[in-house]
Amino acid sequence: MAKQTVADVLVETLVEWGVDTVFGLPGDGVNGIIEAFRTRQDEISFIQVRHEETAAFAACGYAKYTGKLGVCVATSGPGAIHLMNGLYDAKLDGVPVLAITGMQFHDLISTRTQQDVEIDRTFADVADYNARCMGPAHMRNVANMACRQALAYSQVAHITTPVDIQSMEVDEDERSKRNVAGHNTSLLSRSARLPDEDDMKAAADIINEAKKPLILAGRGALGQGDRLEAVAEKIGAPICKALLGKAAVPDDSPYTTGPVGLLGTEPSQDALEETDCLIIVGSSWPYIEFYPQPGQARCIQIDLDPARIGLRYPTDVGLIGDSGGVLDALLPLLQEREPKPFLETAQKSMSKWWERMEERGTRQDKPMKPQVVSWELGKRLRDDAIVSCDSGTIATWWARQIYVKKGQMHSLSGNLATMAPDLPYSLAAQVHHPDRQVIAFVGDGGFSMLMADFVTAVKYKLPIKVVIINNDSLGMIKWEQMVFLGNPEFVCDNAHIDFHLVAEAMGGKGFHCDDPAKICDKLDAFLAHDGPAILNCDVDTHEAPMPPHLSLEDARQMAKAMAKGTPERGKIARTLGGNLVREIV
Ligand SMILES: Cc1ncc(C[n+]2csc(CCOP(=O)(O)OP(=O)(O)O)c2C)c(N)n1
Ligand SMILES: [Mg+2]
Repeated sequence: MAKQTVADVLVETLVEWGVDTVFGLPGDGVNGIIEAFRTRQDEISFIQVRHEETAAFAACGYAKYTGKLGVCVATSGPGAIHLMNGLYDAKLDGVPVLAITGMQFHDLISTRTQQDVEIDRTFADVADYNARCMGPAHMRNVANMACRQALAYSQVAHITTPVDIQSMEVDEDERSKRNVAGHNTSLLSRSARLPDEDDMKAAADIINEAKKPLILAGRGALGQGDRLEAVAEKIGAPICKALLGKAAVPDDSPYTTGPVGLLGTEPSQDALEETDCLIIVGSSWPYIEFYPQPGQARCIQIDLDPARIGLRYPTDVGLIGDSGGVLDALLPLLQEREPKPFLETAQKSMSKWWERMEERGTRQDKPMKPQVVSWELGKRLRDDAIVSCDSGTIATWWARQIYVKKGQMHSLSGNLATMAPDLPYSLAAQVHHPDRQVIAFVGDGGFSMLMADFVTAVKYKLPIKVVIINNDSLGMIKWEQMVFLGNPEFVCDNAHIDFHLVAEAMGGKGFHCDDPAKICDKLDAFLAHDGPAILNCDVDTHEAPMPPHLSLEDARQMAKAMAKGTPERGKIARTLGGNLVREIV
């Protein structure tokens, strides 16, 4: 029987750690590893993508949507370098991803040979565990370490192996004397992790004394909706949500005020400005300027990671542990509050907010408004939908108008806020959940970056649905240039792409809509299609994502940008002015 190679040991270790899918693209720097995947294709699927950045984003999305280890594979030099952005996405959002790369022949490294990039040095910052496999007996140890560390700490791990070493046969005799065979194990152990009892009591006292408690739910609160609502009900607290916590409670929950921040709702912003007790559950939402003013509120923060306590807001008590267990333990210590004026005020303004969202979402103007697409899409999504969004104004339409239903999953690149992950996330979601509805909601700029990988959905028969909000613009940046700096927009207009034709060229189904009167029928046909499809929606390029509260400074900068010669300023002014008049009058 053929002896095992180093690459066999690597792939065998992945299987032991429960990895069933990897995303990657072969190359001569990983051919030995690819052979080990070929011989184990019954145990582990290799999804071949068209760009390694897709592989890394897909690994990140896989980890986000499954809780399992996401794995990506790339060749030496350029292939590995292409992984970088997706790996930082995983690092910054704290999800477990393992990158597997190759290097040149071990005796040519650092000799200016072709593709001579020492990838372990390149990845020194992004990978928390980062190993260069030095020989056959080394692989079992490092592969085990990489999987364990990535999963245990939700980190990025990386193993690179010179190409000749990948195919070397493993011979037990090659072990060093101190490397005892069979000394390690593929076992991940978890702890229930509950905070100190005194801390729990101190936290409960602060909450019980508060008049206007507010819960901020992040990604660490996902799956804890019932517990969040139980706490919110007892103490009369609204629940606002960071983008990564969008699915923590459904939007029909009577407690939620929806998203926070620039893309958020007015009721969330009002609650943040008025609260006297902020309860942060599993969030390190980075926009400090939208938190209560330091000193305004006392703060309880629940997080798995002690290093995040007090990161964004001065925390009075940190409760370290799984959010579910901590909320369960906290609930009996909290006093029932009646009446609940802070919550009731938020509920009243929330029903007005939804009226405003419906008004924006049902306008019949042409060019079609982007909010019309997100509103009608949200209404039609199934309870099992997995929705991935992208960076841009697109995230505003998703955050506000796509109404989360119980059972759905939603994500995007939260802390890296990179463009382009939503197609790869969707591929990963559909690979793992073949029967769920999988939606990518993306702008023309973000989609065009990695659009070649729509063909990956066609190749693997993944019936993902891609909704493109096509405003022929890097819209978010155009508004930022004007509103933040008071400068005219520059280099933000995109050449038009008929993405529905791109879908057809790749063997998928293309749908197109530019008419609000037809969007409902188009969406119905698109969502009912049984294969991968793109719905290309041509929308008004001048529709701005309005902040929850428009400040005088925003208006002043906008006027300055217009005066300095923003292209199409007449149309922009009419669109903005029309929106303001409609909503104020
Ligand atoms: C990789 C990357 N490059 C650039 C940016 C800066 N950026 C953020 S949003 C955005 C525009 C996105 O355009 P599009 O996808 O068309 O969405 P829109 O804003 O038009 O809705 C840009 C360039 C980024 N976040 N990530
Ligand atoms: Mg755009």
